[in-house]
Amino acid sequence: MSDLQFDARLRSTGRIAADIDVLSGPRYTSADHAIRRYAYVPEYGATLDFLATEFRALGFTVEHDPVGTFVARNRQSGTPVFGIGSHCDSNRNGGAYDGTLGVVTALEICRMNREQGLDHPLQVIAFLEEEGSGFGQMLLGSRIMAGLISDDELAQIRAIDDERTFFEHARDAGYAPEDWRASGRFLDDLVGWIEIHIEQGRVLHDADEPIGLVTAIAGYEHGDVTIEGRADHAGATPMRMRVDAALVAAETTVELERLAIAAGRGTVGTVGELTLEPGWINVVPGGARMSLDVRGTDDEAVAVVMRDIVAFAERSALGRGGQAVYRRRVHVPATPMDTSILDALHAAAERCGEPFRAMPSGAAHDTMCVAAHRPTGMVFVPCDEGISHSPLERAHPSDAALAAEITLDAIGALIGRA
Ligand code: HGY
Ligand code: MN
Ligand code: MN
Repeated sequence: MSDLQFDARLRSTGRIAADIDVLSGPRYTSADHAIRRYAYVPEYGATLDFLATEFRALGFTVEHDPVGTFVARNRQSGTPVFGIGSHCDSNRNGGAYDGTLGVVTALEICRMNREQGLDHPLQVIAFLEEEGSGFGQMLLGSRIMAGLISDDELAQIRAIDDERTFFEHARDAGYAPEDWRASGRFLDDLVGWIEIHIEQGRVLHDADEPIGLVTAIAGYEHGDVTIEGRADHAGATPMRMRVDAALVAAETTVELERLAIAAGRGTVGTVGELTLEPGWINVVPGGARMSLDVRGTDDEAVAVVMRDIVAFAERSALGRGGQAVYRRRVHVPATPMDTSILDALHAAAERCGEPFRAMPSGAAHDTMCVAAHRPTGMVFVPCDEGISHSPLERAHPSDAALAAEITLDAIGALIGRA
C-alpha cells in the first residue's frame, strides 16, 4: 500500500470513527445504557438532521420519502445512480454500529468519491424502521419502498409505545403516509445497491478477517402466539386443575429450540418477547403472548419449523383446556445476492489485498427488499465476539474504511458497465 493510500485510509477511519462518536451521543439516543432511536422520536430526527447537514456539505440533495426514509443523491432524479446505505434506527437495546456504521460509511464513500475526483453518480438511502423498534415491524421502510407490503397490513401497524397507528405517527411527524406507494420512485434510478453492515455473528471475528462478501441473506418469519388459559389463585388452585398459559409458553419455547436444531441447515428459532397476564406473583397466568422469530437460508426448513411450532402450541394449549392462536407479522424469503455485484466486490477485495471471505448473512437487512427490484450486494465487517443488539457491540472504523474502498472500487467497475 502506498503512503498516499495509507493516508487516505487513515483519514477515512478517522472520519467514520468521528461520525459514530457523534451519533452515539446523548442527543441521538433515548437510553443512557444503549443506543435507542426509532421512527419519529426526537433522537431519530436529530440523526437524520446530522446526516442531511453532512450530505448537503458534499453537494448532495436531501429528501425523505412519504414515510420518512432518508434519501441523498448527487444527481438529478431520472439519472442512473448507484445505491449505497443502510439504516440508522436502532434496536431498543442497540449498539452504536448496527446499521449506523453502514450509513456513515456510505457518507465516507461520498467524501472519497469527491476527493478522488471520481464523481460517480450515487444515491444514499437510510431506511426507516429497519429494526421495528417503533412499530414492531422489521424492514418496514424498505418493504414500503419496495412495495412488499399492503394497505391492509400498513393500516394494522401500531406503535409499541402508545398503540396509535403508524399513519398517525407519520402524519404527526409531517409526512404523507397515504402516498406511501410513491416511495418506489427512489429505486427507479438505481443501477445497483451495496449495503455495508456489521456481521452480527462471529465468523469474521473468529477468523480474524476484516471483510465478508455476502452470498445470501437468511429469510425470516415473525409472528405472535396468543395463549388463552384461566387466571386462578396461585395458592388455592391444585396443579391438575389449572389452565396455566405460562406453561404452554414454556413448553413451546423449549420445543422451538428442539425443532430448529432438528431442522439443521442453519435454521434458528427465538422467543424474544413473552408477556404474561395478569402478571402477578400470586395469580396463575390466564394469558400469554409470545413472539416467534424463525430464520434460515433454507425457506422450506423455516416454513416446516414455523408450521410445527404453531401446531405444538395449539396442542399444548388444548391439552390444558385453553387455546393458542398464531398471527403472522411478516415473512421475507431467503434472498441470494446478485452474482455480478458479488463478482465485482470479489475482484475489488482481491485488489485490496486484505483477507476476506464469502459468507451468508444470518441477520435480516433492508437489502432483501431492494433485491426485489435491483441487483444487490452486501459487505460485512466484523464486530467483536459477534456481539450485536447489545450496547456491548463493538466494530472497527478501520475495517469500515477498507469496506468503503472495496465498495467504491466495485461501484466504479459496475457503473462502467451499466
Ligand atoms: O433482526 C435483524 O435481523 C436485524 O438486525 N433487524
Ligand atoms: Mn441492521
Ligand atoms: Mn439489527
